[in-house]
Amino acid sequence: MSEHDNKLNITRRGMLGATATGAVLAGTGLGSTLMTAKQASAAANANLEPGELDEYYGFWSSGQTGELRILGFPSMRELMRVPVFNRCSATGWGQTNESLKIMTDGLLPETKEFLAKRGMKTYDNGDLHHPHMSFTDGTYDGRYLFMNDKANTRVARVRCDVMKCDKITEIPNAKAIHGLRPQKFPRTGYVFANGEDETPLVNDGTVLDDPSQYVNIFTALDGDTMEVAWQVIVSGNLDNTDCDYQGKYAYSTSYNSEMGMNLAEMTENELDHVVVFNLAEIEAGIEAGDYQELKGVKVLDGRKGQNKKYTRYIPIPNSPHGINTAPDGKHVCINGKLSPTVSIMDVTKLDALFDGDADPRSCIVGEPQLGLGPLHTAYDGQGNAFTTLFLDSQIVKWNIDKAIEAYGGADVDPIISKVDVHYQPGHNSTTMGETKEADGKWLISMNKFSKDRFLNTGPLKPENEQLIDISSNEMKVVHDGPTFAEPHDSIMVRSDIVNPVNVWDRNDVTWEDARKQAEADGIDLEDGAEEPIRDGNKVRVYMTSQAPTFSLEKFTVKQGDEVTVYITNLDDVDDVTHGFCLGNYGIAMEVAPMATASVTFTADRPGVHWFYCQWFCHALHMEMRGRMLVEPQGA
Ligand code: K7E
Ligand code: CUA
Repeated sequence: MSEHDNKLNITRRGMLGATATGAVLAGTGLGSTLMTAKQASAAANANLEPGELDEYYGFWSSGQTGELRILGFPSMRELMRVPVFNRCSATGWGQTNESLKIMTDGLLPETKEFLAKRGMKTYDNGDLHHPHMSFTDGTYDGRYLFMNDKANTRVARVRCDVMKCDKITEIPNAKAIHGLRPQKFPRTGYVFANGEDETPLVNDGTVLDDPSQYVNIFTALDGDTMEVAWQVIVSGNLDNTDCDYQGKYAYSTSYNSEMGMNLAEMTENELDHVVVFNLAEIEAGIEAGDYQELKGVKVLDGRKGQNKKYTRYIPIPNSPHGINTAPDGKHVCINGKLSPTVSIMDVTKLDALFDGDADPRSCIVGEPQLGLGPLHTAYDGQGNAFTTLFLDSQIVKWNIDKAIEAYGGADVDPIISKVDVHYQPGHNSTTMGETKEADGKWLISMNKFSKDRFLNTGPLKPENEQLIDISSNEMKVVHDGPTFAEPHDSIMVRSDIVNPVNVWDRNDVTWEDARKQAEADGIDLEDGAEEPIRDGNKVRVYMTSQAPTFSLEKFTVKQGDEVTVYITNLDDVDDVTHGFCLGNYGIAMEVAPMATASVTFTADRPGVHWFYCQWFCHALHMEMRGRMLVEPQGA
């Protein structure tokens, strides 16, 4: 995006913001005795007028749907779905050559082989739990979003300039990547990713019932290259992860320190643990050669009892789940799940765990009892924390300093207030809440059950996400938002940080292969070719699109040809996306303004087949179509 556009955007937002505030002030005369001005403005802004822009981008996981969702916030309007681990009918994600390259390049050779035997190029499902933005100096920098796939052990990246996935890396050695966080300082940097399922280190089918041979793996990727930087073997499994604001430590919760293989074994201990990873020591260990190389990755041993300075194990009650660093840069909340407590860890006390022989629990400075089933904690940047209570179906607001005082023996109650949510909240997040710029305006509670909150949709119900005004001590639920399977986590990012382009740059790397092939064929993608280019039984069709026509109204291939259709959209106007849908061939793709997209298929059905633009682009959109003739074999 040019700087010029950028300024225009900001100005437009600024103007709309001012208008909205004016309307709020004018409209709250009656309520002003009941609400503070700040509350009123926050509450009223949740209901934006048509055409008004949101103050925040929301980036939502979609769980087993496998995509990333973009919401406007606080309106909670769903703006876009970005396919990542799933197959998308609208955009052709998982079918176009460009998306298949992204989806397959980072797969392990053994996975490619496994899939090929099933006639597949890539997995077409995923389980995306944790989307997080790249950081610089402790706050979001608008470059990338990173996210995990628990189902098939992958980590993906989405480019924020075009809001498309550009890298997917399968993580070797680990199983089921769950917790994921980018490094906050000095920048991302590392992306930390937890393996949730423990497996035998050499998982060749010879070990099942010998827990001593099971390990779990913590992974650091390089956020710039999306390659695995290093891995650490740990004891117990890993659930969620976070890191500090100093660039020294990452830490993960474990709900199965027992290394149990069934429910009874996994929940046997009253205390599980948090594993702390010392980044400098790990880097030094690699430098010193203290690793084994497994599937091309340097793997260090950080198991309990190794007495190496890579890891420390801090006992925590009981099957802790979420772990969240506070914007104060000092405190980390570890959510007890099966314990009604949240354990507060002080990161400034971690050095002593590694340097001296300090008791691992000496870094725990508070452990307030908050209610039943604490899963995740978010922050307002003013010293308060908001914890989801899964079993109580509540959010509890509490004060971190008071909890620390109470732990030290003072007679103070850290709990400020509780609000009922509907029902069973998992994650919650606050505006800018996982950065040092947490602003304490809004909280979203992501509830696993909606039960009676919406019209009945049959046995499968939507989930319910509730918008909560946290600008005062009394939390107020102001909006319900149903969602489809199954957002776990979300972040809310100030809109000035995110500045996507409107039109693709013709030099974009996404269609590099298409550009090279066109060059080899002596063709400019922007011109297209009048006739298909034949190369044995491979046929390449180069077309352009400009509303309401394709540059070719027909082309001819032979039955059995391997056909690649390249479409370059010459419309450089905002929002004029075309598509290419080839009838009864199961092919459809998006071609956004100034983009090139391509798809390869075998023309094994003879006859006339219409292709059409499947994105409504023009008054003559219905007429934007053409024919492919497939001549029968032998003709
Ligand atoms: Cu709590 Cu996968 Cu983040 Cu779901 S995890 S709630
Ligand atoms: Cu082009 Cu519809």
